Amino acid sequence: MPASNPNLVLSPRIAAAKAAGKPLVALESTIVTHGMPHPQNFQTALAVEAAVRAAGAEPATIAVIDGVLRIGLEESELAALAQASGVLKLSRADLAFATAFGRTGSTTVAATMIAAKAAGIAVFATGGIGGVHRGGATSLDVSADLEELARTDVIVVSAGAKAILDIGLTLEYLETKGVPVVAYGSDELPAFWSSESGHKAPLRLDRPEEIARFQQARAALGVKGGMLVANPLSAEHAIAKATIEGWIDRALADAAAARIIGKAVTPFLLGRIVELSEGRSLKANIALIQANATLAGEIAVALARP
Ligand code: PSU
Ligand code: MN
Repeated sequence: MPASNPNLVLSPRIAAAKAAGKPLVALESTIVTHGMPHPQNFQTALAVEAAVRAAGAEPATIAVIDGVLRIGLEESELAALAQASGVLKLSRADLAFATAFGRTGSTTVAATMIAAKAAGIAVFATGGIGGVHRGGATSLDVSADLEELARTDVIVVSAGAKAILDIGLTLEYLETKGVPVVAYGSDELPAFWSSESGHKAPLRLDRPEEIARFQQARAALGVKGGMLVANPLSAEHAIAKATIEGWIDRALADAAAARIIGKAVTPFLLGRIVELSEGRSLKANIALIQANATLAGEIAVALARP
């Protein structure tokens, strides 16, 4: 996507930051429109931007508004998006559908990676990526986020793959696709709300500078594709695996009974787990996305150092 594309617009703040060589961090918007209830979604979006700034980088929240892929939203635009209904949940398949037909949509991890790359942003913070769903070997429900990580050169800072998924199959898929999975400061791969997944992380790094160096070394060798950084939630906010599993089983059964399919699966499960956990999962989700934004800001600052 060339910079002159009228369907891709950097906000004046982001354009100025870019021109000044300031480190940038991309932020997704599906977590706002489909991942959390109002008003926590809006409050969290602002807190996440603040966390990126506190780390010394400039946050660019990304969404398609009336057909324009916008890199950097104003607070009033975020407020409107956080309450809007009928917002599309956009991935690689339909990002351009929204820009072609003047639609409004939020960007998932996959679509945000495409937008970040097009805008020249190397680091992106999210909550948890999509992956291979439980039963994915027969349902073929595999998030487009995984293929995007294989293709697009962006560092994605997450708390791992969401625990509603089959983490083992997700790791196999990422390995096949050549995506480095790096746990931050941990030997175990975290699982979103929980710091335990029961799976050893393929790689471990302990400092933002090391993550920057690793991605620079990949680029120097001409190795294409993204990197998944998995940042464990602090003990204070993390939920024990045994606790969260009960809610997940219940939510999965409810999704099957209600015949939820396709794009609706993940938002349904997240929403149901907020209800079943009486808000505990939402608190953890808010904490983890902020921690990921901080780390992403630190990585962006490290990448910008000569
Ligand atoms: N992280 C969160 N909440 C979310 C998501 C990530 O804390 O709602 C979103 C991301 O946009 C991710 C999407 O790409 O969930 C995965 O959707 P699916 O499983 O349908 O690919
Ligand atoms: Mn899916």
